[in-house]
Amino acid sequence: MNYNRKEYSDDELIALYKGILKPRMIEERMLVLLRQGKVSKWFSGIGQEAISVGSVMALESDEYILPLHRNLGVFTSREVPLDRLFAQFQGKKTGFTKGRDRSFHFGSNEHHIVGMISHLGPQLAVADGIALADLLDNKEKVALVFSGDGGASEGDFHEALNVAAVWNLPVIFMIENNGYGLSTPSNEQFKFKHFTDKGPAYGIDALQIDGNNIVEVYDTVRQAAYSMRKNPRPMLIEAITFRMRGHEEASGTKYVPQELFEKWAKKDPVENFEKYLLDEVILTPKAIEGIREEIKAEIEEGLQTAFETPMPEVNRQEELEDMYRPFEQEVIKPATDAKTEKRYVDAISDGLRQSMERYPELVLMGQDIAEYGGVFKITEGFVDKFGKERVRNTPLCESAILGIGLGMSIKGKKSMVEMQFADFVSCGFNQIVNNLAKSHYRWGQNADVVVRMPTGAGTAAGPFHSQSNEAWFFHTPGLKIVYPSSPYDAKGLLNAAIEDPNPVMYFEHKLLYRSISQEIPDDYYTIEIGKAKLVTEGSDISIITYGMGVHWAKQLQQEMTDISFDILDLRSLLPWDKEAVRETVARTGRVIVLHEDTMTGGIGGEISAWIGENCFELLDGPVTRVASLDTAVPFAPPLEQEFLPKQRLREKVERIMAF
Ligand SMILES: Cc1ncc(C[n+]2csc(CCOP(=O)(O)OP(=O)(O)O)c2C)c(N)n1
Repeated sequence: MNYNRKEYSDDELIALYKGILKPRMIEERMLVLLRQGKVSKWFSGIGQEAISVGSVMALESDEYILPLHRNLGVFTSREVPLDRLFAQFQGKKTGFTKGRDRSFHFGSNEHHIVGMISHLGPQLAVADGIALADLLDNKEKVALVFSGDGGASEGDFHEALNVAAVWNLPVIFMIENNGYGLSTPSNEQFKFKHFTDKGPAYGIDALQIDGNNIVEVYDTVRQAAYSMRKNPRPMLIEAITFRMRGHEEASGTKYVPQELFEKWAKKDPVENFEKYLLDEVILTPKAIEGIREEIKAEIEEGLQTAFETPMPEVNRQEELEDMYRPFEQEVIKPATDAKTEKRYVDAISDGLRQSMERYPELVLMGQDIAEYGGVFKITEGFVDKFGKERVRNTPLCESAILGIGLGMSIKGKKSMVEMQFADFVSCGFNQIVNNLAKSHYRWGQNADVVVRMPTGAGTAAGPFHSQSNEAWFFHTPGLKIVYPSSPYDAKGLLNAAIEDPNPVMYFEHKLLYRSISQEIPDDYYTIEIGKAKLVTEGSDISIITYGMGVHWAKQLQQEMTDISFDILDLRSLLPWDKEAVRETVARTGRVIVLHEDTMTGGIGGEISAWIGENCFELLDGPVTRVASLDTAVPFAPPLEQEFLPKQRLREKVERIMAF
């Protein structure tokens, strides 16, 4: 192997050697432990260490690096203490996830590392977010994120590269091309020849390097990072390498031709570099022995501490609480009595504008939200007031933008991501339910992101511009969900959602935008998340609802004046106000849970079940759900009216009143 040491000193080369030797020695030890049944699962990086180690050592220590499952060398080179690392592998509480996630699925802000979620590709956009935050703060930093050749087939790869290119984000996309994705060889994974062909297609400079040559990796990343700090832009580096063991240790290597192992064994990144240092007399055999002894002692000590640490004791309360970043909401009252009549849409805009003034770290992202003002004109005029850096038009990349929200949060920023229509959130679903929602529970990193969701039917917009999809998220611990039904709540809940450091899904009904208005405070204020509002107090029947359901219930109340309605607007769906639900059930004993979402698996099912379990003695009749038909949302107005639950509400009320 040809090592071009350029101007690098002996000490730098020795540091690289120590760096690359450590993960190799840990891996060799892990293989023994695996055979002894002391470690359960292991993704080996043997043969690929030069990429992890060379990359980390080329960066500044406070520059973020985002590794995947084969990058042990990232953790060791960032000097993560081995006892904690091994404790992490064993599910011990002294690891980085309190035993909640395995292997390399963790981050450590102390070490400027963000670990992966299993889905691989989502990691790439998080790097974009970190780089964007640094860019906005003029920090002159780069972020480096890894992808395998297999993971690069995911749509997330395309989105992350595209956004990084359009926004000139200083991200190094390091593609470890080892020829296989699990058992699938490259020719069954993609058709192009080299990843370097992909860079220019996105407008990104791309380089190919020998991933087994640590000096080449180190030198290339150093130069790239140096140039990118001064002239921010992304870069793609394709590191050609080979995986010397199976995908993970239990899965074997039968599908890999033997001659490939023989060919790549000659290119071993550790042995070749060691030989070079010996040949050049930069190190002596004795010195190498000394280095090995030192690393061995460190490994054994770390292992001993980790093995001696007991498995975590279970504390149910702690498990539940850690799903969220602790946050004591302080409800803020408006500073004066000044009020103005505002439509629902203006109330949202007002809240967003005041939150932008209050939080300089808040960044808005969404399609067409800049000069155009968003398709519903909620951010009209925002660019003039706050500038394009904070009011960002995004490419059509929902997944990447949500991942960027998490990356920004890691850097202490807040973001609001506008879905053009709630329906399109399906393209970013994975980032929300697996990355944003679980991040705090897994490694203590909150995702300070609000996702605005223009939702709902009644506008004859068909199956893909009308859905109520709050239930998709209701089932995901780690998220909060709010859903205002009035201008007053729309502003107060949006401000509260932005204040909250957790990921909040904010549903806003499109049909309400311009159809209702109300006098609301001019000043900034918030509403308590998790608190329902009693719309009218009554004694005959409770209607527990939210969003458009509140208006349907109020209308029916006006029509059925002989019945005393108790209408409860939940306002927050996650968490929802169990106390208020119990109180309404106690007042009437007859309950309808009403929502615009379809019946099966809707939120009404959960609330009904809870009432059945916890308020049985208060009931005079069956808890009844009224919801949309279990179909897609149809386009033609007569079909849509039949789909929606409004016209079935009266009949249900009459039925329940008969009990
Ligand atoms: C979305 C998703 N699909 C499938 C998997 C299962 N899986 C884990 S790693 C892997 C192969 C990844 O190959 P590559 O990106 O080339 O990385 P390598 O393992 O070769 O380092 C697969 C299919 C997954 N983790 N996530």
